[in-house]
Amino acid sequence: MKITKSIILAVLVTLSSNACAVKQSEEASTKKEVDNYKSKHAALVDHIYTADPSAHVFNDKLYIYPSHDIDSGIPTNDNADHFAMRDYRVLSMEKVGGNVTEHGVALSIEDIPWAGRQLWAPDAATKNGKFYLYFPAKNKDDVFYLGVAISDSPTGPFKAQPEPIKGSFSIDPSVYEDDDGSHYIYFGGIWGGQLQRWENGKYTGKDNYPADNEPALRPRVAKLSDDMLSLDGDVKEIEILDKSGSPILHGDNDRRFFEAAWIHKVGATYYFSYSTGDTHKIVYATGDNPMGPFTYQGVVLNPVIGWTNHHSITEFDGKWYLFYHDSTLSGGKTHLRSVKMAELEHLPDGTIKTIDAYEQ
Ligand code: FUB
Repeated sequence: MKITKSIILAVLVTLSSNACAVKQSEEASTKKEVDNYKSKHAALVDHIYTADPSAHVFNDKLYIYPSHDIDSGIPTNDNADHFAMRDYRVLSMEKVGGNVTEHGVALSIEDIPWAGRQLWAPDAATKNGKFYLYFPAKNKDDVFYLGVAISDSPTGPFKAQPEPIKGSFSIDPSVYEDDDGSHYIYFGGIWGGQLQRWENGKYTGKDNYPADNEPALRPRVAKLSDDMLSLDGDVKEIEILDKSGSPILHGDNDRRFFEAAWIHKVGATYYFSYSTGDTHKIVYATGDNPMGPFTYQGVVLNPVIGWTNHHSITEFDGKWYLFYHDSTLSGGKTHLRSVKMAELEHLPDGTIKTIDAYEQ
């Protein structure tokens, strides 16, 4: 009995010291990575952690709708449970380089009747003097849907609709107003974003990915109804093609869609940009219709410190800007990110000049 107890004790001590060693070496390598790369851009705010910045100009002022990162203590896993955000805060600035105002809680999970957990990347839009905040959250059965909340002010507080948007699913809504005043909502994200669990508009509860040599899962788009609260017509799958006109394949991790869909338009060209997830890049594809198809072009933003990469692109005062996040401020903690901005250049041939966030 005595021997058994001391063997168990020895095994436990060895196991826990190994686990500790792994953790310490992971932390040391993250620290080294952060120290080795000097950020070119400062965090827009540093009193809270913010991520997934969706930027818009409303009434000549720049508004940023980010996720509000917190340290919930939930361990990191592939399901992304460690992103356990509970409210939204809006940022605004009058001019680039000027003061950034954080406007307090715009919407809290307690005030979203259908939501269970995880307020992920939001976006906003305006119509007829009202402002709409679109957001993903897991419902009480742990399935991601998109919600919408309304305010008279771009900074909230927003009042959530009692139910998710009918026909919506998955994560990362972004809303684009086209020149004719129509609004389109883009969404979807694989892995923790659950897109792979939806088939023909139904939640299967099972991860179902294509084979590596089959077309990748596609981001989704729908037109918003006149009331901005519901979808007008069917949800469509967005085709992303390579230059020979073939669909990007599931095994093409450097180019396939993962999450963070965004659209902007220059002249007659629609630029559809997104994150490649496990290859950590923001890439883009172009087309001549807001619903696609889009042809893959290249990289907007190289990988940043932290696992996720998520952005938006907006024109303000005659210049284009990329809004993105990284984890330098938290010393590399993936779930504690800070939003930043950088000028973005469209080159004369229509391509985007790749941005790298660090000096090396
Ligand atoms: O912030 C939570 C999730 O991480 C977002 O919804 C994804 O796009 C990724 O940035």
